[in-house]
Amino acid sequence: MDKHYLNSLILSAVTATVVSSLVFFLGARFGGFTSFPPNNVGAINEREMTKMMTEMMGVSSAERLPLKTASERKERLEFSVKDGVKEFRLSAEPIRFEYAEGKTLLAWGYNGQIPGPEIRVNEGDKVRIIFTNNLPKATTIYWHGIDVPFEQDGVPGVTQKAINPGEIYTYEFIASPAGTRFYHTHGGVAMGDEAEQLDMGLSGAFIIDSLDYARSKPDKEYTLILDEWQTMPIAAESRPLSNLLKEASAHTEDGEHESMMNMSMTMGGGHAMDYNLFTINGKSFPASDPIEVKKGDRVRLRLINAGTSTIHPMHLHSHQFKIVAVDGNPVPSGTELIRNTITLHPGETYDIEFVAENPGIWLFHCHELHHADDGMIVSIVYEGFSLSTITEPENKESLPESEHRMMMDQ
Ligand SMILES: [Cu+2]
Repeated sequence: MDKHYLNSLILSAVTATVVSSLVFFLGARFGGFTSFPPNNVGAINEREMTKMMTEMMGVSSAERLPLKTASERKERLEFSVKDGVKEFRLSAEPIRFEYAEGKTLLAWGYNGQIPGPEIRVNEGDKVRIIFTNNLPKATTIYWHGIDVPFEQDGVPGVTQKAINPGEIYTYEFIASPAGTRFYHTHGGVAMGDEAEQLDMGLSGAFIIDSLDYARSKPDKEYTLILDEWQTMPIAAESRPLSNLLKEASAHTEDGEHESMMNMSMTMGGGHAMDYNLFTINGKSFPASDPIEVKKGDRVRLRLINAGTSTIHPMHLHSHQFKIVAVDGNPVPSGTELIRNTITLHPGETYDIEFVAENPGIWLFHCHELHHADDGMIVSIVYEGFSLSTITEPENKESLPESEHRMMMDQ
């Protein structure tokens, strides 16, 4: 039994005890799609809960939020060119999104998705981003790793006034330097809510291609955004606390995740840093999108740790990779380290490349294994392979009698 999970389960059960009547109310009120920052759990009643939903999500009940599934997610943001400037439109809004089949989170997403769509331009491009704040709180956008004029740096109270709900703000800069960059909220007040806003999901990749990128382009390229979440189990329907606790103990005994996790919702934030769900591009394994390769491909993975607090040692099975860029900046050819694990601190990006020369199905996962157990895994699937091709263990009864006896004697 995963100790970390058990701990969070016990925490959940204790929390459930504290808010027993609340859970009952919430079940009736929100029909299971509800959540709140756990720090405040002990202190709130139904009216405060509704107030908090309204403050954080802009609606009194989660069902009023659009449900966004992964299939609706657009990988890249389209642009139009006006007077030689690449013009993008971004917005931020509260959503429910599906991180695994039938499992949803309450979050804030850029253009209604987690992570936000990738912005992709060439080095030296003039870029304009017209941003609309559809959140119930003020916010700004920061261009992480891009060297912009200070007025475009997106720090509320320092380089600009925060963008209030309903307001539009235009950022404009020249895309430089080339590399794997990203964009994320810098909060909406001068100090104090950047982590909370980032925990709600406000980040996306910003890739700047160098002018000679076409020459060095790998055969396959994937951007993987690592993120962390805190989920809270809440009654799925109007049901008394005793049932909830019964499900919790059933979980403890047989290790069955589903009953509790199906009810889990988060309102991001919480800011307690007790993360219990880890996603890659907004998905939790086995729902995460596989990396598809074919033998001989040179594959680049652009890794971005968009979380606020957690370190991820990402490990690749049965392949060695080169670290070709650090924080987006290229590592000079011939000096790249060759590794099979790379650790990303919050805010770091690494580009790694491997040659697909070992056909099969492999994992690329966080080696803080609680994070892997809680979703931070993607599979790497070679052309011609699928889960139906894997080998099944033999039943020991099928061994010849003599070998079977030898095994028993040992
Ligand atoms: Cu991790």
